Amino acid sequence: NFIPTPTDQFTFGLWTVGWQARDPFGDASRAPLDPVETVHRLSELGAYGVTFHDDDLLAVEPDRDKAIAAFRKALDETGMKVPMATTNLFTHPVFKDGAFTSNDRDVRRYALRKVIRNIDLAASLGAKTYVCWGGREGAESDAAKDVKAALDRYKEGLDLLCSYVRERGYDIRFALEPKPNEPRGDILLPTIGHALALINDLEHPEMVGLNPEVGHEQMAGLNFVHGIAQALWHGKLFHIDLNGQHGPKYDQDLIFGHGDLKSAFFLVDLLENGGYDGPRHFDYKPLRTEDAQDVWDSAAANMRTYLILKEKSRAFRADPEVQEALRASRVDELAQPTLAPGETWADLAKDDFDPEVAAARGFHFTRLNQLALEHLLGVR
Ligand code: GLT
Ligand code: MN
Ligand code: MN
Ligand code: MN
Repeated sequence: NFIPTPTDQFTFGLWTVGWQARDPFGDASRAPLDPVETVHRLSELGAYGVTFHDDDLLAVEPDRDKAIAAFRKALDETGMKVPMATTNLFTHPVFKDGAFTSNDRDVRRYALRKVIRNIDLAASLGAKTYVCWGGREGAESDAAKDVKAALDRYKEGLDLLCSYVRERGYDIRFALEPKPNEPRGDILLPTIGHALALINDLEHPEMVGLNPEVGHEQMAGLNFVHGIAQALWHGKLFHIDLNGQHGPKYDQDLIFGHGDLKSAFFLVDLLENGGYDGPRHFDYKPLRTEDAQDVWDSAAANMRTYLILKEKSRAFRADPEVQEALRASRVDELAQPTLAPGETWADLAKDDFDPEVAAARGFHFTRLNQLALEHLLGVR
């Protein structure tokens, strides 16, 4: 039970298990991981694939061609897929003021070249999604960044990348990953909503969607499940970064479910029933306290937790008492259009409605919430 298989579509970034646990206060607590070992280990654990930044491939082999050849060989041997790739536009100090939106024009041009080079590799490995996390796009002082000009440059960069993909004929779409802050004091496109709004003003909005991360919205105190539901509603949930976070504080990147567990339950319920069929991608960091074996235990924990929550969601929905409680709370009534077919605003006046009577009706949400909690706690 709860044994992952490739059909579950679990994927991991090379940078997740490969994180050496350097933080702002301390040095690495683990040795670098060979991407080849990562591919084999994750495959043995039942994962479907891996994702990577251009630079992740060079973790132990500095020669790019050799590193790519070894990585390809590991993929061939295991059958592991690469559904998504991305660019490291944040580690090198050249990106200290951003990449697509650096005040330094030369840096912006270099950043786009760096992305284009890795898009070619991503396409050759069969990736369908290209993530853009603009972690360094931002500022610490409102005097330092002309935000409207920065958004012009963000749009220019994304439009250029879309035209590149179209000219090359690649089957790739872009997914923007919002984050409110860290490493910059304030990051541009801080939330799902900000990113959705920008997409509408791009030259090819259909080619650009989102890669929201659990912790990033929760750092801003936002409801991740609502954010994902809205992204789905707009047809923009191209990819997702699953992890855990305890409310507004630094980006914790905990194992999925090891932060806000109740939100994780409702998230899995939404993903499994809300029309998302893409990879379940984990973007977490094994704790700095963990050793080389613990890393693989933590990778397995992400998948196991997801599968447990998936089973909990199934049992919750199948429970006759839950179904009855949902009806009593009139959850289904919200799917009914407010006007009947053929009605107009003028028909609203014909209602025989007593607000006092309606106001007295309870919605019984407490019962629903408690039922969810009891399913989650395993007492039902
Ligand atoms: C970095 C970041 C993640 C992003 C990755 C994609 S890089 O680890 O913290 O949230 O998803 O660039
Ligand atoms: Mn992420
Ligand atoms: Mn994060
Ligand atoms: Mn992260």
